[in-house]
Amino acid sequence: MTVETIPTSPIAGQKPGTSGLRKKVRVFQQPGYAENFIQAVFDVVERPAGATLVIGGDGRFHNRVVIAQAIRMAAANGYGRVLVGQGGILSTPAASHVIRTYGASGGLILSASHNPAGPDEDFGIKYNIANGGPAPEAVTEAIYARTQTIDRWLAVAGDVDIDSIGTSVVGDMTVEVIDPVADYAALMERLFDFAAIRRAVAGGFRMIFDAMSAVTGPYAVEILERRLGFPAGTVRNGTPLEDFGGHHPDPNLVHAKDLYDAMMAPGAPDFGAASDGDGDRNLIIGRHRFITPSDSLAMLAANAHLAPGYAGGLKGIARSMPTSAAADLVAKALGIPSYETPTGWKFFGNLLDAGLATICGEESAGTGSDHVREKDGLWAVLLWLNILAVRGLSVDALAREHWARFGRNYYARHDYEAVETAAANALMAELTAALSSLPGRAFGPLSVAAADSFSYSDPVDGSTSANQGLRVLFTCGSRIVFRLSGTGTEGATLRVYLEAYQPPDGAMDRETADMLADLIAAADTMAGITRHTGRTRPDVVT
Ligand code: VG1
Ligand code: CO
Repeated sequence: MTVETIPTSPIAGQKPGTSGLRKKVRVFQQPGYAENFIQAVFDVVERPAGATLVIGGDGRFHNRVVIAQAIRMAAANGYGRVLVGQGGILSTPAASHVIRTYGASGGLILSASHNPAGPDEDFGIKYNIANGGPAPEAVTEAIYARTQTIDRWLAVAGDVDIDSIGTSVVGDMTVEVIDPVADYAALMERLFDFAAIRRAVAGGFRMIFDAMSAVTGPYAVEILERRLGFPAGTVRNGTPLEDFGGHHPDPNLVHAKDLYDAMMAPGAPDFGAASDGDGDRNLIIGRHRFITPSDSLAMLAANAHLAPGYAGGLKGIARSMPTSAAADLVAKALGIPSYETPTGWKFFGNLLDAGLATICGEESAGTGSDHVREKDGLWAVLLWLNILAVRGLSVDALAREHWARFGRNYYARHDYEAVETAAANALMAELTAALSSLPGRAFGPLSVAAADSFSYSDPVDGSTSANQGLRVLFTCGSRIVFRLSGTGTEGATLRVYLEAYQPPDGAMDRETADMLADLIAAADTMAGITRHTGRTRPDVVT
């Protein structure tokens, strides 16, 4: 094997965000850009000699170029085996499962998730560790530090046909092109009562699944249509396209509006769902009933024991800080612990590995469990289907039953996108400085009880992550959270998370916007959103 050493120099800005390194495709196309980052990964991550590396992506533009190069570099860096999904396809949860199943030391997931794709859009690289989960902060920091000193990358010659299943050799390394769906589908069959769901389908239960022309299509067709018997056509936009058909594969009420409209129409099917670019997130809409992701987490946790994989009960429930407290109420009722982590799935890994939590979730429509170490869109859909099939209830009836027992956390997230970075930073800095003066102040009918900048101490490894969002708690139990996104590639995105709790004897069937109106006004007054950004309304409300 002849290893070529290619001299390089550091490229600024290769700092991974909430979920890997995300930049415009044009940035990734600069000579050495992807190579520097991948070499930095190989230089710092733990791996035995001859280790196995998993490579796959969401099918977006530029995936194939980077996969070919990553294979050549892995061989030069002493990996013994690469497992790559056929066509370069592996959803994020499937990649997590493959890493765990085949004892890989880690994996490269090529995705920018919900960000749009194509020559002028976004690309991303994420490294997952041997437990199948996103690299924790200590690892991403080490990778970033290495990108700042890197002076060479290594490669061998060679090309692999990633469209044909089978084994070939590059340098001294074996490359196995695997079926991206098979292992994952088998795992889902072990976790869920497919027979019960099949009976419901035979009894006329109908759904729409919108794969948004991204990675989940092949998984959804295999599982929903072939194995569960939903009619052909149940999966819409099921072929992964390099540009996702020009859409944002972000499963929310703005970008999955077609699905929402179909579910609100007369004669809507029983259940609607969508997933994002890399298949780790989900949108759940029942006939005439939208379920907020925070509520979905709570409702899944409350009913998970109805699925065979969770029949023994849950060990604990974890949620990201901005996610509503609905899941905490379920944990309390079940007598199990609840955990509050910073945004991003990497913070759940330790809790899952240590057996402290079984189910985790984020307000951004990510839910998952200890079956892998990523959030998992289809998993959430299947758990919903399992629960509905066993209970014989509609989504709306299940939601009403849940609220009658636990109360309702009215919730919304307001996103201000592509804000000038300096303006967004100034807003956050001013609000941070004002936090200590907020308690006791009134905003309309609301009075502040406490305000802080969220800092997380990991109960397993003791590491601390500071500055994870600004929280303002009101005496009535309502809450506003402010944070800046860590996944965007243009300017800054301000996220404002609003939550108002109504106990079981309170108002259960009001419009969310009405219930949050006082909080929305308070958010602008205390943070000066319009003053700093010039915006009078958010770009996206979810
Ligand atoms: C967003 C979401 C966060 C999620 C992250 C990655 O991050 O808010 O909950 O974990 O995307 O999801 P941010 O920093 O933009 O708020 V995905 O599906 O892009 O891998
Ligand atoms: Co995603």
